Amino acid sequence: MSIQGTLSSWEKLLDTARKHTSARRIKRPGQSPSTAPIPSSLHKLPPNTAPPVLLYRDTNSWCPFCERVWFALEEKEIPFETEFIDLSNKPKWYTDLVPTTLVPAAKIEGKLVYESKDILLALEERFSTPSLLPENPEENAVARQWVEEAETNGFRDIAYKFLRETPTDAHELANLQAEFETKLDELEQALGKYPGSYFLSSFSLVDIMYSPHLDRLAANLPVYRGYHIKGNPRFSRINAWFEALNQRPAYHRVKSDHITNNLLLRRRWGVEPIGNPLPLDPADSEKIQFRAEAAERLSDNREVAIADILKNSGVQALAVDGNISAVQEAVEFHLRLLADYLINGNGASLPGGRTGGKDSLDPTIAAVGAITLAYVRNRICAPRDMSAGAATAFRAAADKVLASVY
Ligand SMILES: N[C@@H](CCC(=O)N[C@@H](CS)C(=O)NCC(=O)O)C(=O)O
Repeated sequence: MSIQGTLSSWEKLLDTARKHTSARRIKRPGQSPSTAPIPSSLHKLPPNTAPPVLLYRDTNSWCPFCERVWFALEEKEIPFETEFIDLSNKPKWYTDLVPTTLVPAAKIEGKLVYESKDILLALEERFSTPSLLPENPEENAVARQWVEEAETNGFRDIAYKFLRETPTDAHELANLQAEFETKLDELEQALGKYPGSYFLSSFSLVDIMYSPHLDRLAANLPVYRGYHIKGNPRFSRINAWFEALNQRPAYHRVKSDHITNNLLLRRRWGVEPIGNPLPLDPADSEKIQFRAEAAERLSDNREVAIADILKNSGVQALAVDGNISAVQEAVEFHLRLLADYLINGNGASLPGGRTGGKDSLDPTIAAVGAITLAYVRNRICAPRDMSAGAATAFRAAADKVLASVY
């Protein structure tokens, strides 16, 4: 098999992508995850100064409790460092350090705090501005109570029971749904207590407590239960609350995209899909900064991506006479095609003849391309690898390029 045709070089693609996005991550050679986000306030630290907060979180950035703490750190613009903990193989120093052995944990100026709620409250205590608790004493008391109750009011247990449990019959499923809806009704009512779209009269820790869970539920219930929170008129305040969150830059840094959530649920808990994923948001897919961020990530981290595809996608089975380097070349070519499409292909048709013209399309190269694109489409994980908006643009572009392979 051979590849003809010309495409921009990786260097050119990376250079162009970087002109259209300010998003950058640090590389972590040989480690997992292979890149990490740079906290938006790190630059505020004087040179050679250790950040005041060290956050211990999960390697895949799936943990909703870690997301809460990250969200608050970004909202409060606190410079911090991250230490990733592999939950499938927790290091002994970590289980010795943290009594619950769970993530998140944090060191705030050297002092260990664990349990997401307690970390959030400790951050408020130490870094009082901008405050994520209301000034008004009465509202402040309500906020603290709601933060406590978010952990103990049964919302999370009931929600995940509805999402993940295998009911014996339709009647049991209907009961789980009804129980869940009662809990959502309570949130809907709570959202009506103060003016504005948030739980209190301004954005607060209460919003942070609920957002990672409500996001995961809104993404997964349509797929695994055929149940919709988004667009459901019964929960108009919850929908307005999602809209309000969407206006916050910190939320965009920390949130996941719905496909990451869908894939995680199936892989981690083996839940069987019964409905369709929410459609990829066309607004995000077309935004130049998200397309550029996705192309930047792919171009900058291509070596890791290629090695991962060769090792784990099954593509090596297509090597003719053991010629892995030809497979590698075809993988690399299709990734470059994807990066090029992200940068140059918005609205335009895909470059024809990329393998030497339709008539001479080499089916083995096309097969390698199809596997490559399908694999990376589902392999990327937001916000571990890129922001949720960039992941959406990435998946939409992979679909588009895939559709042109044969
Ligand atoms: N109540 C804890 C829950 C934390 C939690 O459940 N973390 C999970 C990850 S999402 C964990 O560390 N799991 C590892 C384990 O169970 O060993 C909090 O709010 O921080």
